[in-house]
Amino acid sequence: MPLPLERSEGLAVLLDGAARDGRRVPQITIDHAELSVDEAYAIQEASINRRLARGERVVGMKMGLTSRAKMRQMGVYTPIYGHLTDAMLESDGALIAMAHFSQPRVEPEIAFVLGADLHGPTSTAQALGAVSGVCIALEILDSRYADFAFTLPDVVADNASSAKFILGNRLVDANNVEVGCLGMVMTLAGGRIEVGSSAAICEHPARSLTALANMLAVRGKHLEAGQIVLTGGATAAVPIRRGDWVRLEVESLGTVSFRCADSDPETRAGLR
Ligand code: OOG
Ligand code: MG
Repeated sequence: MPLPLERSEGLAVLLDGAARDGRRVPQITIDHAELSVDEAYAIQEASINRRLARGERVVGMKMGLTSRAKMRQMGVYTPIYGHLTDAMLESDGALIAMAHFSQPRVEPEIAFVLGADLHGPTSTAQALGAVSGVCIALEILDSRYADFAFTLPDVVADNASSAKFILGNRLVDANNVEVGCLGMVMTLAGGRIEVGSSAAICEHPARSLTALANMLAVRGKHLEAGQIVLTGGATAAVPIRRGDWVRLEVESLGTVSFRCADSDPETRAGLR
């Protein structure tokens, strides 16, 4: 039975509040075992509407669970999408406060910037035609469910675990690089390293973009010129903590990095 509208609004309030406060909540499918993926996307949209009401702006979309490495790590084998807002965007080299996260992880991604609207159903060639450039990105995830333990509807409702993303500064013409076959190396403090290839992302990141346009079309939605699309982590995500640094280098696309603040200035100042 579909969830009554008030109930999906209530779950959106719960997940949005947890994301704001860096809190964890029980998986929503524990109490709502019947929750469908469609209803989960309705909850996601209601939670994004709450962000918009606070003045945030949608700047793009993300795909998730598009590589074998990510699917295996999360135990969920269906690609999903989520929304990206301006408040989630950080610039290359940023020092990022950790206070609002509860269990952050980072993963290496390839991003597209769209130069034209993209409506599904679409082919991969058409999707690539709407791309104005490709750049690299790091995504910080922070599931609102303890230990990132979730089912497909749980993670969809939770806006695909999104927290922050950091874009590289170089936007490259997609015709000038082999987007589907780029080596990717993510290095973290303490000698931790993840090595992958853009080929791990749906066999080609443009196929992830295509899948996104087609999933949106099913819901009567489309991508718009100027939007950023994260195509999904190419490797497993890695936990990060205060004081860490993270750097991603991708063949032909350059580097992007950020640092995790080792203390929270607001807390030090007694403001929280
Ligand atoms: C879900 C989000 C997945 C990706 O790139 O695969 C995602 C999660 O892993 O918590 O963003
Ligand atoms: Mg991701």
